[in-house]
Amino acid sequence: MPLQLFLDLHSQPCRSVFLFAKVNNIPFEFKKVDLTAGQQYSDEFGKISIIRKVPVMRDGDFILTESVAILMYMVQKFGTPDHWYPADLRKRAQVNEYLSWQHMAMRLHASKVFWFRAMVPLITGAEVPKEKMDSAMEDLNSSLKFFEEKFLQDRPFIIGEKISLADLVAIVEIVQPVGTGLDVFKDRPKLSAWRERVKKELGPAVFDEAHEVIANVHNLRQAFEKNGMLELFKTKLQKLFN
Ligand SMILES: N[C@@H](CCC(=O)N[C@@H](CS)C(=O)NCC(=O)O)C(=O)O
Repeated sequence: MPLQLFLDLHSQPCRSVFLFAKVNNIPFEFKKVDLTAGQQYSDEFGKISIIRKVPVMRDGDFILTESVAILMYMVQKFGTPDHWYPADLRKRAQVNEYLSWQHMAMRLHASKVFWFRAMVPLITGAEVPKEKMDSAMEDLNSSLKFFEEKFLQDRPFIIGEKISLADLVAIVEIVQPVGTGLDVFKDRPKLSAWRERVKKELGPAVFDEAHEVIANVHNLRQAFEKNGMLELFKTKLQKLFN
């Protein structure tokens, strides 16, 4: 039985897992968990993960949550090319360094800007106050600056000449606010050139396939309305940002 990956491609960590499996020709069954329909709260999904977040991987009787753990599992199980998670002590440590940093920096800040620019207005019908938006943008810009100056420097990829899990996890997060009309690559030639290299390594067709739903984020309100999810999302917003 192939791996089962429980995914919704609106989610950045789901896209990293999806792209990694695709680019490494790892056979998997795509089990869609539609977050816009609240399928993560279903009884069926609850049996897969009580955390009720995607991605989740099932390999036979083994279930694994957390994108980074899933990526590392696939690296080991399928013996993917070394550059993804190098055996070299220092290069592996650099991948780990980025993966450890990004949760509370790039992921947090890019997601917040995405929610402020797209999800909050879609769900509440009101714009986020300028002060809050400016502060979120400041955090994102600072993470992008650290990314360029500390993690990328003048290298083609984070660990040097080759793409690794660090670039993969970075790109899916950095692209998230782009669907809201915010071109984070504008006036950032180093970041733009890196994005093109990452896209080329992953394959432009599969990269675009993975990011299609996020490019059409304006369609989400209709989906929430259709699925009766607006109230639930309002509660979620209050918990997230109040
Ligand atoms: N640290 C987790 C994050 C997983 C996560 O936050 N997933 C979100 C989508 S990006 C989710 O499933 N949210 C559903 C919910 O909170 O109800 C990972 O890297 O896998």
